[in-house]
Amino acid sequence: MNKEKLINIAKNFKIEGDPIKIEKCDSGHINKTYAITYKTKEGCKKYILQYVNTNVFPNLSDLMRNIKNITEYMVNKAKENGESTDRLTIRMIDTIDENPHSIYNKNWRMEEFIDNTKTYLTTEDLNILTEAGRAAGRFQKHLNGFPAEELCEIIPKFHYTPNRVKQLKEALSSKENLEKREDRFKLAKDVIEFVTDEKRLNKTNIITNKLENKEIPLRVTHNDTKLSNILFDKDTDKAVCLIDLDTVMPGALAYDFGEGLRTGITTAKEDEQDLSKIFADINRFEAYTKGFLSELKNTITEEELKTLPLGVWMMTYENSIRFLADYLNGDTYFAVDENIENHNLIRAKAQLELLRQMEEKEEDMKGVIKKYGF
Ligand code: GN1
Ligand code: MG
Repeated sequence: MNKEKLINIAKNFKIEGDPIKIEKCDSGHINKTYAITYKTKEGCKKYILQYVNTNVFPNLSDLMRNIKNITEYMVNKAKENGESTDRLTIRMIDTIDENPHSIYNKNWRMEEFIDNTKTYLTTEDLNILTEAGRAAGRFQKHLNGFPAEELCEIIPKFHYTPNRVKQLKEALSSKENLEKREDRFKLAKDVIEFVTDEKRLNKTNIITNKLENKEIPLRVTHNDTKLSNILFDKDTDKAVCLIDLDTVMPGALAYDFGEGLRTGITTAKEDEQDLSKIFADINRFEAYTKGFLSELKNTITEEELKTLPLGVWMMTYENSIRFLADYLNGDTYFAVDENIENHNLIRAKAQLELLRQMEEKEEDMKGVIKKYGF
């Protein structure tokens, strides 16, 4: 979309000043994101303008209500405790026509850019991983006590892994897929065998069963705690807060821990093609765990602690089968790079390489949880 059109869209939000610069941000597989700078009386100020993909998020009003409710809760709690609310969480900007959900023209929203922050796609610095874990743990701590069941389930059964398995099986048995994309089935043969192995399928309902049986509490979970969704202070590299609250829903604590480490345990990119570059590093696991658990001393239950290594396995398995299913369905969900052939299959394979190594290191992971658990 050209800059002029974007500026015209931006004018529908209550911001004092003039937009002077717009840049496209490349991260994210779902929404389109732009950074936009305004010239104001106090100097330049940055905002984030987003076109939300309503195929993935059809109930955008409910989504925005979830965000409003949890961010207000965090702010109020901090105030009550006499803590600073500065850079605590994201803040949406109202539209000029005062849309109740701060949405302009069905898909557009604007949020404040949190000052003096940066993000990482990956890092080699263990201190940053500890900070990433701390950010995810702190999010849980701040929302402990929020009635999770009152949140709208924005994408039904989002991390309900048995349902992801069901969707994969549908993709595998679809006649249309087989007719249109026989070549893809052939290329994915080994991957399909790996993920449909009985011993793996049997692990996919353990956490969801524990939730159903109330062995672990239903929590407010972020569900997309990957490294690139965490803001860090530009000068100190301390974690500031989690962003991308679109998938905040009721869930299990292990989902957030797991999703953080799916991307945190390795320096490899999510779509690394050279599998020899993918290494699930237990030191990275330890660094993240240390930060995560340091925030949750009085929050996490003993049973939840036990689910953490499995959460990492689950999130990695789940992303892999989602990429695979999308590949067989013809790339309809995740945005793919046209210059990378079989992009979703590459992503699935990279996740599976990680999963294979995690399976080998299960005992080491449990050892780390014991070391930092309470
Ligand atoms: C999607 O768009 P993004 O990058 O925030 C996806 C996550 C996946 C992730 C894989 C709503 O997140 O669940 O883990 O891609 N979000 C949705 O990188 O499906
Ligand atoms: Mg997201």
